[in-house]
Amino acid sequence: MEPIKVVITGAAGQIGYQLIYRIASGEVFGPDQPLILQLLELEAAMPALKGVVMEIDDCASSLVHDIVYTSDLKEAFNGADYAFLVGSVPRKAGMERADLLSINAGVFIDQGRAINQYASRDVKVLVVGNPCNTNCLIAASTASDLSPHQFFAMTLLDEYRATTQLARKANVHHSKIENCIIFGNHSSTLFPDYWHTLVDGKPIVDLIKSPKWFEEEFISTIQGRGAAIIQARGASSAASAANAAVGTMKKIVMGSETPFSVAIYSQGEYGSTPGTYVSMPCTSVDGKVTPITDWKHNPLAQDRMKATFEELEKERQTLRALGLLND
Ligand code: NAX
Repeated sequence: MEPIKVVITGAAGQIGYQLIYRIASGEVFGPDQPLILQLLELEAAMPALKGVVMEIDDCASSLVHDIVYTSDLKEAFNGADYAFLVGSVPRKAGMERADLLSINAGVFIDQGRAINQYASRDVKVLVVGNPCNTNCLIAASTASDLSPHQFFAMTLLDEYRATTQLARKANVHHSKIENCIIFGNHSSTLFPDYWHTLVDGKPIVDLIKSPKWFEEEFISTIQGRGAAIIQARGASSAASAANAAVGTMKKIVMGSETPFSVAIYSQGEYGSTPGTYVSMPCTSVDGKVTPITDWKHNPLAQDRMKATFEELEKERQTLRALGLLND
């Protein structure tokens, strides 16, 4: 089997450190699929990345055929079959959201351009670095020779967070929970759609008869989970984020007949704004990710969805106003 080229940006960061070894173990692309790892970092982080590469070497992984590590975009994205865009500039104290969007726009414009020029024409790109939905929009809109449907932003971590909270409340193992899908943005407006969630095939709202708990506790717990982890750990989610990145790419590549959460290029599904990257229920067959478009929502859920869809559109407008969007 020919090796595939897998890019990981921000490879010396905390998510990269978890993600690379799981990819190298065959968990994402299969136990027989040889890999060439192409790791991108800022120049300043190259010494740390060198240490990461030494550790990959020391795993003596049978699947890893070569490792490229670089701060050069052309070298990193050259012939890439898959890319995990993890590295981005974090929000710092005093920074407005517009500042965050515009700083990261620069990063994702450059990466989108490099993907457009140097990656395989069939490349699939998963954006993890925040604000991930809008970073995904920027990269995809810059990579104008590729289809926007080759780009995805990660919301599976939010789904896993929600699934576990619902399982705990229902007093069942999380494997009994299905259809706990995230709608909208990976941000504090996200909507975890408990109305369609099933426990052992039955609606969870018929089992937990507490609208107040769902609306006042559950939703805000999921919306604020990232911040709660930062407060507890003193650093943002890393192992669980890498786990969700592994899970998302695996579902995209290997398929998933059961619905999962991922942000895709919207064509207006569920009232979202076409052309934004919106999380919704998707399935994946033969490498093609397809949204499920026929779930019905009551006015309470529709209000939540509207709020998160509007935030995504507002982020797009901010980029347009700054002249940073190629659309
Ligand atoms: P770290 O700060 O540990 O690592 C980021 C790495 O990216 C650093 O080593 C930095 O040098 C590198 N980097 C920055 N700009 C770069 C560029 N232009 N090219 C290449 N490398 C670059 O952050 P980490 O904890 O790994 O998180 C990475 C990103 O994931 C952050 O934006 C974070 O907010 C985001 N997350 C997204 C999640 C999601 O569910 N979508 C959840 C977890 C996480 O918060």
